[in-house]
Amino acid sequence: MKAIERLSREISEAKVSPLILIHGGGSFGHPLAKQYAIKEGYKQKSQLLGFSKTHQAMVTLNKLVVDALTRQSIAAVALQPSAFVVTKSDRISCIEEQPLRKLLEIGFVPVLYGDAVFDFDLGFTILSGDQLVAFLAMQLGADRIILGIDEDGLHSCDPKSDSSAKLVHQITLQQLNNMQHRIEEAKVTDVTRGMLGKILELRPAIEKGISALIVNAAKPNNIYKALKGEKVTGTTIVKG
Ligand code: IP8
Repeated sequence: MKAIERLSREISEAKVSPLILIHGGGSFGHPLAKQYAIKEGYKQKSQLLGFSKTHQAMVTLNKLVVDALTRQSIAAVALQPSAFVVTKSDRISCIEEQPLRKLLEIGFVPVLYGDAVFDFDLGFTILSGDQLVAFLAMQLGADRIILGIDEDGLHSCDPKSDSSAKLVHQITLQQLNNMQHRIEEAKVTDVTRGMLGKILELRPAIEKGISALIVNAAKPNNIYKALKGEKVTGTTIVKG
């Protein structure tokens, strides 16, 4: 809660508009998604309750986030991804963008999240916040993507298990291709593959010329600086 409160303050002070906020599942969504194999799709009736629980955990987390944002005087409005996106074999296939576009036009800050969603082939699945970020950035013509994680950025190897890991300050898509095999899949429970998942999802948006900056959101002021366009420790991924 302390981190959510601080990040809300930083976002409020940066005064960026228009802005879409998207958060992931963390310890709320991922353990339940894994327990009930929601990403693998509908196979047995016992998963139905798991889908409900996973979605509900995300609603709970989203409420904590949106409440914190409104406490900081941000006109934040939650949008439930499973109510306006349907995937096909895990990928966004059908999306009703009008509520989102309208919110932005009026000046609200939409707050979305990775969610348990319905899928044309699988019945249901998990849609990561990362896929939403890249998809919406392309659809809505975003200038840039900022990703807040719990590391300083992309490293030469997994910083959580290798102390010789070096931070990569800037990297092109071409250079990323060469090091992709070294990018860590998450060790913690993350059904959408941690850092590797993020990089794979961001790629098409970066190819379209939208730059992506990865910063450590666990460290105070990084998100503020990133939003303001100030110099900040992190990894910038550019088309090249
Ligand atoms: O953390 C996944 O979102 P992510 C959300 O952005 C759930 O991959 C429900 C596990």
